[in-house]
Amino acid sequence: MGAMLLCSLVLALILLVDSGIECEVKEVCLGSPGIPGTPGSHGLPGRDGRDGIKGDPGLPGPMGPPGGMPGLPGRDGLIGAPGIAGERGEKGEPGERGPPGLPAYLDEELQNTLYDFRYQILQSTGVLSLQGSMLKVGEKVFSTNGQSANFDAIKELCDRVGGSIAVPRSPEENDAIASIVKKHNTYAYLGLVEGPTSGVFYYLDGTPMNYTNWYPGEPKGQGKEKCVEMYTDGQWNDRSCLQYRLAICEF
Ligand code: MMA
Ligand code: CA
Repeated sequence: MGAMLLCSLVLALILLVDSGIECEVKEVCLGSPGIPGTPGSHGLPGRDGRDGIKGDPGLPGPMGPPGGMPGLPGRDGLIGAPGIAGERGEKGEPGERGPPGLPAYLDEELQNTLYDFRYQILQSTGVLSLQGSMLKVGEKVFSTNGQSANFDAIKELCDRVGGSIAVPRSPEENDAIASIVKKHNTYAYLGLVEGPTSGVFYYLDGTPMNYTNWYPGEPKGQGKEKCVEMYTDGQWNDRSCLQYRLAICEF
């Protein structure tokens, strides 16, 4: 305790006496400080501190015993090879109309193309006519490959080359076909077929006949001769469809 504090204590005691309060007045002496006492025993343990921060994860544990549950499914595999192409889709809508072109007579490229076409057609028809393998009657052209086949095979042949089996629809057409038949000295099937009523024949598009040139007494197959052949004189006979007859097509 410092000297200042000791002097204040003496003054406080004097003031207490003056105010008439009864109290014991002690003798105040200022000695030298004693030696420090021995340290006290340890105090009781303090309270727990707050939780520390989370530690690092531990090492993986040892493998468990066999016979455990199956694990979760693995991740997806790699992407497979592309599949084969799908079917062709439906035809789309027509596109927008293009810009107007040149008038045909000013279109030089078009004129050259037309000139080439005309020349090539002239050459082709010239050769075919000389060979006698093309017979034109009005807008129609008749032609034969000189071979014979049954009715279905002739139909198929003519379809395949973009035509149809020849059928006369007028005396002029009948004469033209007859001239081919005569030249090959054989009979030819015509593009006609008998319907469900015996003796009634139709064109292959299903329309009824409007020109005929039957041989006298024909047709008399009574529904058993569903095709029609042309004789070398140009007259017709109803006949089985399974004979071999000259293939004549029309275009
Ligand atoms: C006769 C005649 C025809 C018939 C054929 C069948 C030769 O002509 O009866 O009408 O189609 O025979 O072979
Ligand atoms: Ca007949």
